[in-house]
Amino acid sequence: MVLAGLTPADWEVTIVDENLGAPDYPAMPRPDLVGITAFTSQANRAYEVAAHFRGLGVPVVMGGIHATMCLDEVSAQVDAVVTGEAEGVWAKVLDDARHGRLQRRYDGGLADIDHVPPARHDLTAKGYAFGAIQTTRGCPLNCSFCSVTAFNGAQYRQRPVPDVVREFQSIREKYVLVVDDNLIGIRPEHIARAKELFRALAQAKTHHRWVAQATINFADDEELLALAAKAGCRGVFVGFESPTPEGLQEIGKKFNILKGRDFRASVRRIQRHNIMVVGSFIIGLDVDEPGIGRRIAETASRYGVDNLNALFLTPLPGTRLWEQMRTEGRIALDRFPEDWKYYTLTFPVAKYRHLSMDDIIQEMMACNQNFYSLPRILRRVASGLRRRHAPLISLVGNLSYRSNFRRDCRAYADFRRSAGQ
Ligand code: B12
Ligand code: SF4
Repeated sequence: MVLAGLTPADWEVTIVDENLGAPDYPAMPRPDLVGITAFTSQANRAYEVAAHFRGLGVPVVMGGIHATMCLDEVSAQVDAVVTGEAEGVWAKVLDDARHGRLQRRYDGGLADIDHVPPARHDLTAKGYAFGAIQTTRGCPLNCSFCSVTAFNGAQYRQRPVPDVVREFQSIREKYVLVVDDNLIGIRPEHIARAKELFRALAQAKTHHRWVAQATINFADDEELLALAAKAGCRGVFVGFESPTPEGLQEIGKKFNILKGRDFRASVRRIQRHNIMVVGSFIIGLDVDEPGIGRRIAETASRYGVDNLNALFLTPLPGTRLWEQMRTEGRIALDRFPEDWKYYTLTFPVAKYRHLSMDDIIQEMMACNQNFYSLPRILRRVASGLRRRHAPLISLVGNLSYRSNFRRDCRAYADFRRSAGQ
């Protein structure tokens, strides 16, 4: 949608999103150019799609996180790779493609997002549960496992508020995912801009309901919370990452151990504004020992989060964790590109310090079985009822996490078989 917004009007753009299912490519009209984006876990499918179109003689350009972090691998599969952010180079790529002189690589680096056209929300298919919008880029925190600072930089860049409001107004879905890695930022000037945005959204009365990602300092400012709620915020995804200060130290998320932080009180303050909290935790840190799964579930329950999202520590290419694990010979699933399919953070792909592959799967199961047991779900929904805090959404959220977990359990069985080979 963002690239389509950057594309001059004399190109006709069609967006195909395989999250909705793969289309019948042979039945589609032959395009002049194909652009592909993919997360690392989707790389193999991206290469299949690229091979199909290259077979027809259509030039294929790939960009995005995986193309940037695995340039050599991707270069072998496509005609041109765009690394970094596309805003500064896409017009040139299109011009070169039009004149049959595509280069092998273009590097967009970090873009100036002060003057970018709005993303083309009109081009997506109908039927999405959520629309999506980006209002900021970059994250100053640089946690070891995360690609964001490596890809989008440590400097926190914010789109002009009127641009964001206009784009919001063009989103047809009622529910919206604000895809920013940290919607509010960490410094006073970041928070001030977030407040300005929330005021403007409330004033524009767009009637959207949205969820976003933020660090736990979201809870520290009552005015910010009230404005967010008024602007339509109904949920926030917060990375707690580890129940121990040692764990937070290990991954470089010292921000979460600033002294005096009471996580339970912080979560409650957010929820008081009718904003649900999804807490994310990682299993498999070097400090994690047997029992960590249960410990995370109990910590998340103590904090009072509405949903828990537990993921395996995964060395994603381009991160500090990747470099460290590669040097230490700890990347267990390393037949690339095939093994990228396991880099969804829902499979254990590394050698963990105190946990074998079987152990860590057991820990993940213990974690989810504990947090998503029916009595615990009912307790959370009842507590939501007491707080008049969207009990139905809470119930649906909890049940869908529970059913995802059941699906993951089935996937572990296949995974054990193939990883064992
Ligand atoms: C929103 C989001 C999601 C949403 C996705 C919704 C959707 N379907 O779009 C949800 C919550 C579903 C999600 C899920 C996951 N996510 Co996610 N997600 C993000 C997030 C926060 C923003 C992505 C985004 O929309 N950015 C806005 C657009 C404009 O930026 P962009 O994609 O980078 O595009 C720019 C450039 O890259 C470039 N570009 C991109 N593609 C192309 C293509 C061409 C041809 C060209 C020329 C240029 C180009 O141009 C664009 C403009 O500059 C990113 C973090 C981040 N900051 O990118 C993580 C991120 C992409 N996710 C990540 C991961 C790991 C996952 C999960 C695997 C984790 C999990 N288990 O939950 C799942 C996988 C889902 C799946 N289907 O496989 C990792 C990916 C790392 C990697 N190497 O693949 C990231 C980077 C976060 C991280 N911590 O490292 N995610
Ligand atoms: S995990 Fe969150 S806080 Fe840490 S670098 Fe990534 S986006 Fe920033």
